[in-house]
Amino acid sequence: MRDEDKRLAAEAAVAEVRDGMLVGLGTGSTVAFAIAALIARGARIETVATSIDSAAKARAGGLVVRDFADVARVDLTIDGADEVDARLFAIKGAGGAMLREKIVAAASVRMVVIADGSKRVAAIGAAKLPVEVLPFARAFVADRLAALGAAVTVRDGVTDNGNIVLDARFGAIPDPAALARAIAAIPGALGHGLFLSQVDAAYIADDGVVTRLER
Ligand code: ABF
Repeated sequence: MRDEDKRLAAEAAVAEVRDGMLVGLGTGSTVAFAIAALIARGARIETVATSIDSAAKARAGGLVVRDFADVARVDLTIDGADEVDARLFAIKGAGGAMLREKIVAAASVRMVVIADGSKRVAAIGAAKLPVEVLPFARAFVADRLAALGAAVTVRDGVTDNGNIVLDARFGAIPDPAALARAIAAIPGALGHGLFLSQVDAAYIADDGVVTRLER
């Protein structure tokens, strides 16, 4: 049922796409359904992708994927999340793409999250908070995250940008804005998965029922 919910949420967001748009493609299994829906519709759009994986999925289906380095403005971005709450605060990055995702989201006129019901929470904070870190700064940033109260683990592998990901488990995040500021202030922390202002709307599908949250 979860995949069916992912597909329903994805198709609800894809319904917002108009021919001629430049569409931002997020990353993850829910977004894979949105890419499939765009391909199936034969949408006359161009896209930018937030990961090598999403770019490959889109191109495989014949979608035009532009180099985001040439782009300053995106019409609509569709992306997944690990947690999303009624404030439209989200934790993202389980897929390790949150640095590019946040840049593309910030460049987007409208950014929509798609998720199955398991991602909806009363308040974000239980999920691990991924932080993209310059490898040179691994131990230093891990130490600073621990000082902020996190249990920190180093994720295997590197991101599309060649950096590493530290997963910071805070257990609860009573003041997400303050935490976002504190992490952004750590030299070597290049990005994190707290999305507090970027999400304009969310389509959440639960047992076949799609709910739309609007900022
Ligand atoms: C990406 O997709 C990440 O930001 C987020 O963590 C992940 C969610 O993946 P899935 O849709 O597979 O649950 O956007």
